[in-house]
Order: sequence, then C-alpha cells, then structure tokens
Amino acid sequence: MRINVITIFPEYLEGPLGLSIPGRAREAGLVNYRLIDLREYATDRHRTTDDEPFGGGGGMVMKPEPFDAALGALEGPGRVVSLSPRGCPFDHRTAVRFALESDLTLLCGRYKGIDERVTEKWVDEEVSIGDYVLSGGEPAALVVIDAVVRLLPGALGDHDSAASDSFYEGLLSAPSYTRPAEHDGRSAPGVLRSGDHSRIEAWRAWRADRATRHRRPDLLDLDAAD
Ligand code: 97T
Repeated sequence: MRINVITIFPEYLEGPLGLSIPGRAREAGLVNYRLIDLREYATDRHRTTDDEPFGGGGGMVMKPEPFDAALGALEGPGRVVSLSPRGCPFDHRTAVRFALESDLTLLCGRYKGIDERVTEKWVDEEVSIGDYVLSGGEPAALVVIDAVVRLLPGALGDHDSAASDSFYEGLLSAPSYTRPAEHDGRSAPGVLRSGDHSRIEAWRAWRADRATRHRRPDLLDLDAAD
C-alpha cells in the first residue's frame, strides 16, 4: 500500500511513522509513506499556503493552488481523504475500507480548513477523528494511518492480535490482565488462569457486553451497528 500525506509539516509525521507498527510495516515492505511538503508547491516568494476567508469571520483558509499543484503532481493519488472537523466520523469500518485501497492520499488542512474548490475537485471523502478541534490535520492523519496500517496482512506480530481489539466485533473488548497473578492486593480473575477456554470466552463476552453497555451504548444500537 502507498500512503501519501500532503502537509505543511512533514516533520510532524516523520518520527511517528518510523516507530511501532507503522514503522515495522514500512520496513517489511507492506506500506510506503510519502510525505509531501505543501510549501514546495507554493509559487510566491513567501511560499504562502493560506489566506483570509472570503466573507470575513477571522481565521485563515488554505489556498487552493498549492494543493491543486501537489495533487496534480501525484501520479496515482488513489482514494483522496481530507481530515476535517466537518468530516464523517472515522471508525473501524472506515479503517477497514481504507486498508483495502492500494493508494491513499491524506490532505492535512489547518486553520479554518481548505478552500472548498480543492475538496470538490479532488477529495473523495472528508473524515473527522472526533468531536474536538485540532490545530491541524496532522495528528488526525497519524491516527488514520495507524488504524489502517495495523490492518494490513502481516503488519501485526505474533504478540499482537487484531481479533482481540476493541471494535473488532463491534464491541469494546474485555479488560486484560498479565503476571503477576496478585498485584498490590488485587487478584487477576481466576477464570483467566483456569485454562478453561470456553469459560474464558464466556467471561470475556460478559465483560465486553458490560463495558459496552455502560460506556458505549451507541455501539449496541442495532440501527447504528449496521
Ligand atoms: O480540527 C481539525 C483541524 C484540521 C483538520 C482536522 C481536524 C479534525 O479532525 N478530526 C477532528 C478534528
């Protein structure tokens, strides 16, 4: 898979993409990251990438020309996704969908967003990682990349498992415990150390259901779940 990111801060992503599962996936040849510096596509002396919004109202808007030139220079941009607080919620299903693409291009806006004409011409979908405001799309792009890359076949090592992740089956996962069996006066549940896999599965299903009902009842809503 090839993931392009267009940003005014390529250095923001460089470090994280070399670490952990995203870094290992790159070393294994499962994914290639291309960080594109938007400023290199600005044409004026000051390499301007933003301007005041038409209609006023404060804040700054990302100019259309640098994005247009950067996207035009990409041979196969694949699915083009813009990170935006106005986007559709990014969730596990979106991550699965993106992981099936061969090429993905992420646009990082800042300030008040990107000129809508860029979105109309190039963007397949706008996604948000949650209901809060960021200083720019870069941390959101990292979130999307991490969630997508760990789904690529071979990205997870023997000690990681997607099947036990929260959301894998549409629910929060059960809590986890490891050695020692007793810590600070608290015991790990005996059932998890019983070796009885059907009892362990039943216990985990119960705790997953309980956590989901308490914290994320929206995930149990039948209409919302499918
Ligand atoms: O708040 C933002 C600003 C720019 C680009 C993306 C975001 C955002 O994405 N998800 C939540 C907020």
